Amino acid sequence: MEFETKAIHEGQQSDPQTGAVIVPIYLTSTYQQEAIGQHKGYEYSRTGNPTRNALEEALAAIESATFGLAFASGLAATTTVLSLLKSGDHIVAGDDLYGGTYRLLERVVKNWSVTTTYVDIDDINNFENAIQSNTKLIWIETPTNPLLKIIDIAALASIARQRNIILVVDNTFASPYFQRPLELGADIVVHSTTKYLGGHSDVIGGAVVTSNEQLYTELKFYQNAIGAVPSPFDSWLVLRGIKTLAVRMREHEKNALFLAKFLEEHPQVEQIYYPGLPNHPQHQLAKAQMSGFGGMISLELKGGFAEVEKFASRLKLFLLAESLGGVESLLCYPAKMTHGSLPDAERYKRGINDNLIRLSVGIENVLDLQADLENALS
Ligand code: P1T
Repeated sequence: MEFETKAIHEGQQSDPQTGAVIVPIYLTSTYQQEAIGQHKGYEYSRTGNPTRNALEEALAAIESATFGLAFASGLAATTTVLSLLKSGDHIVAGDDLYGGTYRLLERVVKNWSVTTTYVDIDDINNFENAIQSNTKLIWIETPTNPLLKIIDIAALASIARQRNIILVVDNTFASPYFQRPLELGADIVVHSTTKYLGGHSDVIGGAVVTSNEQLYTELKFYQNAIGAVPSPFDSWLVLRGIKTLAVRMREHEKNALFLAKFLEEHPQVEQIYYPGLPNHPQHQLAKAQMSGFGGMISLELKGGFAEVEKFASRLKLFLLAESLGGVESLLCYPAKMTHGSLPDAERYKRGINDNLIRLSVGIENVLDLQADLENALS
């Protein structure tokens, strides 16, 4: 079955009782048992809920995974994956990643005596060199948030596999429509479903998928034991979003590529980051491991914070807001928003400068978006 078909049908059979074509929202916390220990597969909705189950099957199907798990947020999914680690374990992480993931690693997971080394992802050898005898997990995003760098998933998977280290890829920016890390050898894929999977900026959610049964069994245990699960209604919203993921992603990409080319030529723009542009340092790699470049663009404006402020205040269609992946275009200022939790020195070291802007390109008419940018830039 092809991607678009899976997204609409997998886990989403018509309701056997009524014929309803859409999976119902099972707003129930618990399930009547026929006798002690005898039930229809559901006992309590933290453990399992039919609407969430449908979402979990769909998530697995579109990521080419055997197993899917849904969570209350991307960070809930991340926390549950990191619960696989024990005191004394070590993580190697790419140094360009969502600020909230960094905050979780440094201010929560560190308290469990699990430490993280961050490596410059421009050279894959840095990952290998940072591995210690207690390294249990490698964590990457690709494309990264916010600088849209690309990491060779297959090469990293081979490094991890040789040493029995779990490779986790946060696939939020690409979405499974453009990139499926499990097919390239990753062990676990994580998503903030708040973004492209939900697609309409109306729900917070997360996902974890894997094809490794042992990892799944552990993660399923932690999903229930920790309890950071999505409500049936939130599960339903993400499931609805997934149905149109393919068509939305094609439009996001088409608009982003057009605007990236426009911005690249603009005299007010100092630097542009978009993996779909031939001069992006990892353009060839992006082309090889992704089937499209996505809808996120980052850019540095000529000038500093004052110019950024002026630019942001003049935009009418690009809304100044955290998050990404919705149908509407958003502008984020990483230094003060998504990556505000990074100490300044860490932020500068990672190249998140005071003139950096991140755009989540929506699916409005691209000429309106271009006019909005042109007006604010001039
Ligand atoms: O916000 P939440 O659903 O908990 O997801 C966290 C998360 C995880 N991974 C990546 C790559 C992310 O970008 C995020 C959340 N990011 C934003 C809110 C943002 O604007 O970048």
